[in-house]
Amino acid sequence: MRPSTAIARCAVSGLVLAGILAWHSFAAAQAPTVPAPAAQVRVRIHNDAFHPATLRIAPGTTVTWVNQDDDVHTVMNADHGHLFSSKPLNTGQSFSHTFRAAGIYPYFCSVHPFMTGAIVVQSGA
Ligand SMILES: [Cu+2]
Repeated sequence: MRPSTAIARCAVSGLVLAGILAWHSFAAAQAPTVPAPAAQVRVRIHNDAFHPATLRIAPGTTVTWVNQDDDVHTVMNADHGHLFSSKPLNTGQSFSHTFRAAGIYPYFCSVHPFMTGAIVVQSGA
């Protein structure tokens, strides 16, 4: 390799590096200083079933179950030491829980144990 070629290559990679550094500082300057509000997702309770039965969310998302049946229903976590558990929900009543840790959270209705659902909490969901 001739010395002039080596110098040229060095100059090109230097330019690329400068470009990457400039882009990073630009991206950092554009990043919002206030975190976006946490997402909220709704699960309908209808016809003795949870809709959707399986819900994928990102950590920090609040899930609100809304009873749209004439029957009384509950929302009870099946494990994790019953991490969340609603009181009996009459028609139109709702229950919310914010999921912070990744994991799979199966739940059921304690009045009708055949009613089951799961919240899947994973980054990027
Ligand atoms: Cu029920």
